[in-house]
Amino acid sequence: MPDSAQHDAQTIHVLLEEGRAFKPSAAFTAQANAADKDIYERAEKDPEGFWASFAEELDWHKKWDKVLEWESPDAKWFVGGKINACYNCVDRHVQNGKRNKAALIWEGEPGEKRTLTYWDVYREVNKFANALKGLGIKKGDRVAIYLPMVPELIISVLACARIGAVHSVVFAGFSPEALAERINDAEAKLLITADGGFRRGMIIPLKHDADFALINTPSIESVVIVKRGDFPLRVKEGRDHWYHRLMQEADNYCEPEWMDSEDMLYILYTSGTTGKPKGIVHTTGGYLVGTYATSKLVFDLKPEDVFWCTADVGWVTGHSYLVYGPMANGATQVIYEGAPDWPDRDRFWQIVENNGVTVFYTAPTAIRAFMRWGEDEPDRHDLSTLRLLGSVGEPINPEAWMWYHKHIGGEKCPIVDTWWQTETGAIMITPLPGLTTTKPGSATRPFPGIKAEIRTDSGEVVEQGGGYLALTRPWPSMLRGIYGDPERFRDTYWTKWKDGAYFTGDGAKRDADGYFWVLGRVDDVINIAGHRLSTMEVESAFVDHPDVVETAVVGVADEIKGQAIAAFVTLREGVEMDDRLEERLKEHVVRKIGAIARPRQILFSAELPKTRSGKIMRRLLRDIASGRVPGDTSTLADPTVVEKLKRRYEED
Ligand code: 7RM
Repeated sequence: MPDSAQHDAQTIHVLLEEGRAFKPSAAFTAQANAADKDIYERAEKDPEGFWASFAEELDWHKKWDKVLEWESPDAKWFVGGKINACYNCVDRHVQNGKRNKAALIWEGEPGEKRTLTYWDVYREVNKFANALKGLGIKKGDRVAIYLPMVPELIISVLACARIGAVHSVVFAGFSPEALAERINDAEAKLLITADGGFRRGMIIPLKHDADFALINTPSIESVVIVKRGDFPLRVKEGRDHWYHRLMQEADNYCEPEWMDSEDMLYILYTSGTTGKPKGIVHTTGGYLVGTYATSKLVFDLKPEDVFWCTADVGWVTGHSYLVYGPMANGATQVIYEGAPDWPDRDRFWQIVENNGVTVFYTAPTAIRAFMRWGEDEPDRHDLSTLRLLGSVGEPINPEAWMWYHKHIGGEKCPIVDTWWQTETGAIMITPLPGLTTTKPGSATRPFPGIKAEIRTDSGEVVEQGGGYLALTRPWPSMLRGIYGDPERFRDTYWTKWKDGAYFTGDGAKRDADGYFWVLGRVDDVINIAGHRLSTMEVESAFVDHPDVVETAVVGVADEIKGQAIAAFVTLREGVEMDDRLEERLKEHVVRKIGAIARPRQILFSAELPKTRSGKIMRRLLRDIASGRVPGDTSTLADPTVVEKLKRRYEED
């Protein structure tokens, strides 16, 4: 087979055309942190020097001897350097004129507001670090954190970093079993939780739930309970301690532990292809450099900005762009505890208006929900302070991008569609808002210093077209391992190609301008009569129809074509579902993509099964559409959705 034919056979056929492009305004570029196009070339010529220039902007206890030691898959960044992440996020701002600057502006779901200056965070973090020490926590010990989105969550994370304890944050929406599994895998010695947290006006009884987990977690010696409300719970004498009581007795200052650049900072669990979650390991110096640099250039953070990243600290986005990146930059941030539709569907826009948010970072799944709720909600609010918008977590379909641009950004804010993973630690593919012409649906280009490629199975580089997304040069915030499982680390990420490049697990295409279009996980690829179609492209075509708000497309077995398309579709509120609409939607997809993309079946559903971080679980939809018993549903935000869908599907 000639080379080109092989390429064709192996790469994803991208059929959806997206022609719109948005150039940054001259005014934005003039004030941008990254305003000089040479930055790409400079970084390309000397990536290590480029990263080191950001490391220079952090405070090191001892400077590194060497920027990088690399032998796939093992990386060491800023070798020999000594640094403390908490010191860089807090102390240095207190010393450098930001003592009274707001660090965290927190809104609880019921409506209370707390503002903590950098000084306040400094005081709290020092005391809590001492409290942890008092409970026997030492450098290298693992601490599990199971908290709602309250300031104490960020304080806990930073207090661990201060004393060199490894934090393992478990999203408060996870079940007691999931918590126990994560505690046991990391052999955590201490758990920080709360009496409860608010979600859509209800109370999630976290300590009560944690008590179930704690039945089977032999490594846990102590529990710290943050008092969020006045929720009933049982305190186990000797093991359980109230946060506020510990703080009353704690000393004011705790010397930061000077960590080796490669000492572990945290573990964060993420789901893989098997049932067992992977404990992704990040270390200190390189991670801080990566999150610091990307926060500065991608979010263009300035002292006067009010940054709002809507992610929970339970996800990597919260770790990198709520805690470490923005705080290393000395930013002022909004944190919101609750749901976007509580008490009403304009809560987010109320928060933007009240706090004068300037930079807003959220996920496509949220944007699609806002679309569904209609533009009246944002239109009722003054969003004129916004100057930059971001997206993360999934491919953003062009229609959602355009809606975000128009109704949230007032057609004046650049949008940074940021591609990255728990494993990459920091943003990898993204526009730089003052430099990059954006195209709706494309994450555009690798961040300076990052090298990404599209590759075939056999490792050939695809200059234009589709294939697997690979990262082919080490970067400072890269994962250093899977906790306790070096073999899985190697097999999952580093052995797909002979040269030891990093396999992302995502499919992507590159267009004629060299822009990257991330299409989603490679197992989200459908193969119809030899044509590989990305589920995302079919989904984009659906969502382009005015009656459709959200959709998930999966491949089902087809005798003739190998696979056919089954679509799960959520309609805009008030739209009637009937056979005629079904036919019109099929026609619409055919018009957008071509006849090979004609869906075989459409199931209308008000809800889709999603993980708690908002990613649609296509694996479960594939099970339903193929008549199999749906697999593990324990990571779903609402496991009942699957049963409902299954029943509906069988009736259909
Ligand atoms: C940050 C985060 C990682 C996976 C990744 C992709 C998908 C994330 C984008 C995206 C297209 C984006 N970490 N993904 N961002 N796909 N465009 N801008 O989400 O570990 O939870 O997920 O998310 O599939 O591999 S994560």
